[in-house]
Amino acid sequence: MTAVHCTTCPYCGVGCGVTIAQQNNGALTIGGDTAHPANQGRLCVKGSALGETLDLAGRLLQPQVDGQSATWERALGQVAQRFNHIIEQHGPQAVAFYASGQLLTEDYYVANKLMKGFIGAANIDTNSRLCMASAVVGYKRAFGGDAVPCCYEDIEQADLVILTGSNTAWAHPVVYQRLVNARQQRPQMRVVVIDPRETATCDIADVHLPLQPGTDAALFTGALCWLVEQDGLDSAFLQQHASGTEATLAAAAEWTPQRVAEFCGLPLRTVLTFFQLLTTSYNWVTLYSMGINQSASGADKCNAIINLHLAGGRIGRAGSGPFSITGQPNAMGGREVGGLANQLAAHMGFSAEETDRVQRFWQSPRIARQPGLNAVALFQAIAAGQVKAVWIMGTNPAVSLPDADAVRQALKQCPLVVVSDVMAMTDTAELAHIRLPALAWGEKEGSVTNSERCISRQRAFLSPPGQARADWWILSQVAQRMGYGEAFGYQHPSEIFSEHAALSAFENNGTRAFDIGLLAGWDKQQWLGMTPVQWPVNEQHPAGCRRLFGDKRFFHADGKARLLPVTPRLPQNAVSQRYPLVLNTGRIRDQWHTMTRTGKAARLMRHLSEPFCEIHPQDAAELGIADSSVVRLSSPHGWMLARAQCSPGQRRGSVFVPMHWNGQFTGQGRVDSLIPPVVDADSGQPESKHAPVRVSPWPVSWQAEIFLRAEVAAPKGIYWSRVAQDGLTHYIMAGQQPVEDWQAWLQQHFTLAGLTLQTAQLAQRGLHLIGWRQGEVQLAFYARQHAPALDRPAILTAFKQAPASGPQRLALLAGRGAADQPAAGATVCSCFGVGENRIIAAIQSGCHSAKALGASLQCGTHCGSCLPELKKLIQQHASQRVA
Ligand SMILES: Nc1nc2c(c(=O)[nH]1)N[C@H]1C(S)=C(S)[C@@H](COP(=O)(O)OP(=O)(O)OC[C@H]3O[C@@H](n4cnc5c(=O)[nH]c(N)nc54)[C@H](O)[C@@H]3O)O[C@H]1N2
Ligand SMILES: Nc1nc2c(c(=O)[nH]1)N[C@H]1C(S)=C(S)[C@@H](COP(=O)(O)OP(=O)(O)OC[C@H]3O[C@@H](n4cnc5c(=O)[nH]c(N)nc54)[C@H](O)[C@@H]3O)O[C@H]1N2
Ligand code: SF4
Ligand SMILES: [Mo]
Repeated sequence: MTAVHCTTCPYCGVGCGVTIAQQNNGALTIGGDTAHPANQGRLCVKGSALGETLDLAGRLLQPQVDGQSATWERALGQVAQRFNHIIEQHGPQAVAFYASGQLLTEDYYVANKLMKGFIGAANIDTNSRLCMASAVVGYKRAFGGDAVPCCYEDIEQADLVILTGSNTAWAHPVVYQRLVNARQQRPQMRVVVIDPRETATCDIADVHLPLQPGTDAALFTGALCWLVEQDGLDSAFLQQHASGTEATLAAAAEWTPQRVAEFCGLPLRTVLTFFQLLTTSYNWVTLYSMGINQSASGADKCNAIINLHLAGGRIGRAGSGPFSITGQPNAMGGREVGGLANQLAAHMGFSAEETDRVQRFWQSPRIARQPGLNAVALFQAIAAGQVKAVWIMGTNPAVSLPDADAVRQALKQCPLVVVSDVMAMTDTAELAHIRLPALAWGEKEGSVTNSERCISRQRAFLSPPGQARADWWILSQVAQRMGYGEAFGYQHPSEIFSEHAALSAFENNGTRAFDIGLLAGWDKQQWLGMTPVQWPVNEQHPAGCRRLFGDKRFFHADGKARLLPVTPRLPQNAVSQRYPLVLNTGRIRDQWHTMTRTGKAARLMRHLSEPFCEIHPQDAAELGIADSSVVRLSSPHGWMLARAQCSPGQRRGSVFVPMHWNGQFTGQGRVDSLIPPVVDADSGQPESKHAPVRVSPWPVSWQAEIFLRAEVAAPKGIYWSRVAQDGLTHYIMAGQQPVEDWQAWLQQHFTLAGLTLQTAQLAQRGLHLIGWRQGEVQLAFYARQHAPALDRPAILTAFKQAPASGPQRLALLAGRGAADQPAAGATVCSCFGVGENRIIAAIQSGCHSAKALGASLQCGTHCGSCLPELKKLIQQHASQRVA
């Protein structure tokens, strides 16, 4: 018997439907849900590897109070008592919640209701502040409501797809795959990618605009100016359905293509090619993400994009619209419940009318009447001692907030830090007084909303481990113990959903975009059986609504959309002589944020296994930095170490560092410790893509790798990176201090007790060492002056099956596979574990298309995430045939 569960992927905002087939023996098979509108059966590499992240290693399974295990009764009582105490002493503004777009809507709703309606302050903010805040401001200013007009089909139906500030191929892979397929079927479609660096997404670009970082507002304002010049305005639409046109066009008038080219650091002809595509294409979709939002002028950039769509009438019809793609699985759900400190609830703000309405609905003793502190200000208020208690749920701010060292310091001195997390040890949980074990994906029940407003269910298919509980339950229990029992007596998440749906419709009368009133009457069974539906779901749209604004009615009081004059500004964090390079940060294909889940899956770590700093080869040469060497990056706020990756696709003057690595996976590699806490004045979103830094070589006297069966912490004072391996500890290391005696060093940091040693002494103090016990390899260590070139898969195999023959043992000692097996090289296709060297060999022996490679090696045939890299390898190696 096989039971099949339909749920939603817990990673990105694409919100793919996932099926879990569960055999009687418990074995799980993960697949894409063919019935889900977001992915229609597809999954990317992270979604496909979900099954490998479900083990309980590292999970927090028991509440802890002041470092001691505690019962739930005690932990909940302590949270309530300590919060109440601080509120009594210092008032409600002295406490705060910091939540996450990875909470489910039901969790989020309860957190928001407790803080804003019952504690009576609006100090609840979320990691969406770092992610979506600018997009929300952009939509609200333009449409009078936080309403994403588009759906994924629009991308497929567009004639021109503009991807700006989005590495779609890596961050939203299934949307990217849909685009790739659509383009194959409609070859006339054009794709423009706007990104300072050449990314995997550029693979599909007809035009790539590697603009100077932070200059998108000028580009889009220039495009508006071009539209005016070319008679491309939709005058009828502007006259009847929009306001602000005149002032906006006046502000755009000076942005000629020449001026744009200069400001954006682009060749004029590239700018013109883009602009001409606007006038020759009937439908456009602009998909934008963190390269737009994470900026001190992010909200204005969003409006510059929306202005262009309104002016050209490219909105409210199939194939057209400004589409902000969300990052987290429930970033949109957080926006719906009001999880940002400057929203009250259900798309309502803090006017007297709205606060009164929400208070009546909640029947609450009090209500927050003013916006609360946004994320960056909140942690600064903690540092200043104004906020004395914070409850952090589903996010890891000691890693992900700007000025992360200061955040860590603020938490260290905060009188009360409560953390709800699924993992026992994160950089943030380390600093908590009270730790509450939350249910993880697969164990918890609730709903999420994706980028195209589609609400779907996350369903449980695993039993709750240990003492872990659902976030909504934890919050409700604390609320009850704080004295708010009646309003938080929920027995099941369906009751919360139904209340949330009722609030969305409460005295709405068409004034608020978010309205799912028709779902308010749902009972538990209906909620359990929910199929994906796109909001609004009301009398007008009983089956949901794919696309908004088809009727050209917007949510401002006059029913019109608003164009907003934009003055393009350069980033606030400017480079200087001391900090001459721009640090750009973002995502890699196979990791999710602070790696608490993806960092567990060995195959997801083979693609890129160390924190790296991508740098243009000429910049590297000028700074004396060799490819693959360790570099030190520093800013006035902090410093980090990473591996240099020279790449001609990187813009000169900029470097790129992934946001993922943190104290659990590397020694000194939290990139956010370098980012200044500078935010957009309108949205409060930090400028995470533009920090002035200095990069310099970090000279090392040795580099090493160790694989061992025991779980041992890495030595301090060196560069190290932990690589996930099934059942093994694996560190890549480098150090500045020469080591005279490797065996003594190993004994001190990793212990060699009880091992039979096989060693090879190498030149310049290098050493290879294999530690054996009872015929099994226990430890393999390789140290050299330069990074040892190892065949890692072969070494890992030796731990599973000890090499039996003399030559095999020698090969292991040398860090190589058996003589007849070529080294695999870095993994390119994570789904089938296909390494670069095998791919290059196949290309050289005649596989000159991704299809041919797939047929020969299977690479790229499952999730397709590696196709851009395969094509790049083909380009590089197709001409170098081996005889
Ligand atoms: N694999 C993976 N996927 C993810 C996530 C993950 O952690 N891992 N996280 C999810 C989340 S929460 C989010 S928010 C999304 C983010 O998804 P994306 O926004 O696509 O991802 P990023 O890599 O943060 O940034 C996108 C691009 O912005 C570019 N950029 C930097 N400065 C500028 C600029 O001035 N102008 C322009 N036009 N571009 C610029 C960067 O070079 C980068 O390539 O991804 C989601 N998906
Ligand atoms: N420099 C730089 N910094 C950035 C960004 C960037 O591009 N550059 N991007 C920003 C963006 S867009 C985002 S979204 C943030 C993301 O940053 P974070 O939100 O800090 O990252 P995560 O690792 O996703 O943290 C989620 C935490 O919740 C836990 N968790 C998982 N499931 C559950 C659950 O069901 N319940 C509870 N209670 N906990 C759970 C996980 O173990 C993990 O510790 O980072 C931001 N920071
Ligand atoms: S694209 Fe990948 S990570 Fe995003 S929801 Fe789909 S399967 Fe999950
Ligand atoms: Mo995000």
